[in-house]
Amino acid sequence: MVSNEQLAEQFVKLYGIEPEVRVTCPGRVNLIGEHIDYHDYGVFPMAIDAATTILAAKNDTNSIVFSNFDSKYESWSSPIPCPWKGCTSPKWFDYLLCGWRGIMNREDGQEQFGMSFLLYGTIPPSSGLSSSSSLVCASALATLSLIVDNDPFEHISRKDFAHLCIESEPLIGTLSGGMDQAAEVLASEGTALRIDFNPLRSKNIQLPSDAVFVVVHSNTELNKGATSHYNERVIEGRIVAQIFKQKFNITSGSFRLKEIQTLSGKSFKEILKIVEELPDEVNKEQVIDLIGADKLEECLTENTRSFQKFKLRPRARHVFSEAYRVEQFESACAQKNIQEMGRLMNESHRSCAIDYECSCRELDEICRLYLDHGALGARLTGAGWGGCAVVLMAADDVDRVVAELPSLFVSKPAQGIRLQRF
Ligand code: ADP
Ligand code: NG1
Ligand code: MG
Repeated sequence: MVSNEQLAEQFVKLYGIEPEVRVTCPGRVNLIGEHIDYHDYGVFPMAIDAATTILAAKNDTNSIVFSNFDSKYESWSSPIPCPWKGCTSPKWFDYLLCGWRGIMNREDGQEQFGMSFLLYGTIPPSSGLSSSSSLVCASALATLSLIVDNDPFEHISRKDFAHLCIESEPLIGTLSGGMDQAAEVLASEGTALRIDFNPLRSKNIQLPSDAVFVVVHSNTELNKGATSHYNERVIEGRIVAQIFKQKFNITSGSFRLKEIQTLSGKSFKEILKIVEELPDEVNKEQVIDLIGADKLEECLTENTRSFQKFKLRPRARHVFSEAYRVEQFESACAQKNIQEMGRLMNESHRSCAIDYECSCRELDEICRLYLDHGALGARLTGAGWGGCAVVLMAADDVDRVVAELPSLFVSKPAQGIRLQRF
């Protein structure tokens, strides 16, 4: 673990100037509600201690310079004005550029001075703990804090800032939802969060005192920005939304499934029955037969236009059943029914693995291992296809099980993004 002093020394050594600000942004673990934020359904994450730290200062070299304490990430720089407006196949510094660009757009592109950043991250990357959003949010706050003299959150509310970060991260080409940036910006120490979207809002949730969440790494990783798995799921959901809009004669609104469900007036149980009428898998021509070429075009984006096959029924079954489980999990949590919370987490993992196909052998095995040792629930967390699982255990069992099995950390709800001026 690198100390604040070591980091500040490295900054001076690299840039020959003192850092002006230090931003710390946590990662997050999602307890339940996976792959539903981009359909505007509520989710249930909490911030974690692992975090991204950025030291930053204005420079007089008329350039933006990003360096990483970890030498495996090469430094990057650009003269100002910097033309970057987005990318695909992102490198580490592209996530910083997302946050920087978000603030620049808001502040009317005031590139009046250069900036030097030094990043140090302790969130395991590509592991479902949202290191990516932590980089985006930390960079946005570092940029803003160099532009304004006062507390940046007097300049922009935390909620608007979270919203800005939500809108900025898709610049790396992922059609992501808003759970991660909202959790990392809006979290308060000691409580989990129930986050809802459109409009963005969050509620602090006290977890039962006998419930302990342990984060476990499956020893596999997936860099989400480098594959199309995530965007494929987003597009499949959009196609389902178009089919349901036709079915329910809905002419207004987006292609987010929560809005379609609301406009249809159907309950979760009713819509889950209708889902069973959907085709299992279709190709592009079949989608055009179902909704028409124009509606398909509305669903697609530049980097998803080449997709040829779409799974519909299982994907829709996951989204609606997972959204329903979030509601049930919140009730179980309020009733301190940790057995039921565990059951719902297991159902969620099954749905992610079978219907959403976003698990992998290693994640399935690590969840099974913990359940065999007495855990109440275990599921993948974050986007999946590798990375971490979150395990619910009764407090009395934790020491015994963690001594027997591999684990990354026992999680307690951490504080959201914060700024310190030197
Ligand atoms: P997740 O958000 O679940 O951690 P993503 O695939 O969305 O996974 O983002 C991971 C990417 O974030 C990495 O490939 C890397 O580019 C970047 N990243 C994360 N942590 C760091 C770090 N400490 N230093 C540099 N880049 C990082
Ligand atoms: P990861 O890859 O764990 O950072 C992603 C998305 C979330 C959400 C989850 C799945 C981004 C920034 N984050 O998280 O919005 O959809 O997957 O629930 O893409
Ligand atoms: Mg990410």
